[in-house]
This record gives sequence, C-alpha cells and structure tokens, in this order.
Amino acid sequence: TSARTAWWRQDRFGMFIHFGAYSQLEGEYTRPDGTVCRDAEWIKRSCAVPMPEYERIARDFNPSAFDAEAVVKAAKDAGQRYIVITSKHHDGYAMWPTRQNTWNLRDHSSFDSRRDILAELKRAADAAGVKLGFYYSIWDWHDPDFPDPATFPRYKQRMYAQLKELIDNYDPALLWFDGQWDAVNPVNRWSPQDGAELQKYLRGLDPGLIINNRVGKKRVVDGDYGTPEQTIPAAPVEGQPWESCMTLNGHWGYAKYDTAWKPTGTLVRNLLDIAGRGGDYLLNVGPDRLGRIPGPSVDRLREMGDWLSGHGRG
Ligand code: FUL
Repeated sequence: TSARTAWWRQDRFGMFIHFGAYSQLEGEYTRPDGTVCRDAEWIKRSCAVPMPEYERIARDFNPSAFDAEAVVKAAKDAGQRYIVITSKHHDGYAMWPTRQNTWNLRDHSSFDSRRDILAELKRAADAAGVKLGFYYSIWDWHDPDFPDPATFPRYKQRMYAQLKELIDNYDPALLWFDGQWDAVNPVNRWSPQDGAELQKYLRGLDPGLIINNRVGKKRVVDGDYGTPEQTIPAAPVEGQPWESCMTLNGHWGYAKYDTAWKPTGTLVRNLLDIAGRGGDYLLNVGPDRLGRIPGPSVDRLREMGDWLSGHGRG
C-alpha cells in the first residue's frame, strides 16, 4: 500500500463532490399533501419518495451549467490536489453513460445526451494536474436485483461491469466505496470476502488504483486507507493511512435550506489538524440542480487557498 498511496498521502487535501439525481430536488421534497420534507442525497429514502416519483424527478434533471473547468479551478484555488466525485450514490443513479442500465444521466434526464460530465471532469483534471477518483455505492436502492439474495449475484455482476467501465473509460486514480455497512442496510450481505474479491478484481484491472476501506468492512486490512467521516481521529491507527471526509455545511448533497457554512478559520484549522496527524482532508461540495458549486463553498475554498499560499503552499 505504501508505494501506491504515496502521491495521495503527499497531496493531503482533496475535493469531494456529491452530485446526483437527488441534486435535482436541492434538498426539498414536497409531498402530495403539500408538506415539505428535507434532506439531501438521502432524500429518496428519508422522505420516502416513491420510486416512480423519484424517477419522474430524475427525468427533469438537467445540470446544464456543470462546468468541469470551474470545478477544477475551485479545487486548485483551494490547494486541493485530487477530486473524488460520486459516480453512483445509494440511489443507484449513474453519473456516466453506463451500458449496464438506463438509470443514468445520459439515458434518464433532460441533460444533453452528448455530454459526459465524468469525461469532462477527467479532461479538466488532467489538464490541471489534479487527480480524479470516483465514489461508488455498493448499496443500490434502484436495482431490482439488489434486495433479493437469489438475484443479488446478478446485481454484483452489473456492479463489476460498471466498475470496469469506470476504469476503462476514465482511468480513475482512486475508488471510494460506500454502502457496505450492516446497521442501516437491511439486506446487507456484503461480506469481508465480497470485499476482498472485489479488491482483487480491481487491482487486476489497475494495480495502481487506490481503494478506501469501505470496499470491505472498514477493517485495517480492507483497502488502502481508513475513512473517518465528519470527524478527526484523536488517535489514528498506527501505520494505516487515513482521510477525514467532511462537509462545508451540514450536508453532502446540495441542500438549499442549509446555510450553516463553516467559517474559513475552522476549515483551515481542520486541515492543519488533520495534516499534523498524518491524514488527508477530503472536503465536500454539493453542486446545485444546474451543476454549480454554491457560492459560499467557492468563497471558502478560495479563502483556504489564499491562506495556504500565504503560508508556503502554492
Ligand atoms: C455516507 C453516505 O451515506 C453519505 O450519504 C455520504 O455519501 C458519506 C460520505 O458517506 O456513508
């Protein structure tokens, strides 16, 4: 792991992007009775949006203002050296033109079907010398084969095929798995062996690929690094690389009602605290329904970068 993760450990600071069909709702779902339910990337589930209704909402998704160069610039300005974007969150919606189903941004949206935002991001990131990685949720609320133990192997096959597409088409530097847990997932049968198998498969495709520990059961032996969420570990595991992922406000996906932005001073302090303990900081932005990173996020990222370049890191 140590040679593989060398660049990443040195980079220290990355941009997380939560962007998907849920972004279309911008955090607010109005129920048939007129009441409003709020959340973000979990909204389908936490607000019990029926699947046909969620599919109808996704049909309207048209992130026409998504600007890969602006995204990469915001990251660069902050001093971030890698980007990890949700290729598929728990809702199962693929943000690239996958051939495994039609539940994706090209085939099920109002977006220009000639565009591919992952390809755009890859191009812009390469041009700027920024690394690109993908978040991928093992848990899938949409695929009908997921919940049934009898059909789960078919789901698994499609998942492998999707991951191969991602690697073949976009050559990611890193894969950030999620949705492997027991507590929340009522039909979880993702075993340590499943994780080990998947890891082996991916390494066969690309030995240099960095993989987080949620590919398995978050044990030290799973993947390349630990993934504390919204927290900075007081006593990191000796010898295990780690990365704290955190939000800029209180949500991962765009939530228009959430204006509780963390002050830049807090963000800089978090970065220093994490770097001082040997970790990486993956700081999240949630683009709106049109694909734009919220202004308050861009401002804070720029202010962080200004602070860093004033202190010897350009
Ligand atoms: C969690 C997910 O359930 C959240 O939606 C988010 O993606 C976070 C980074 O990981 O496990």
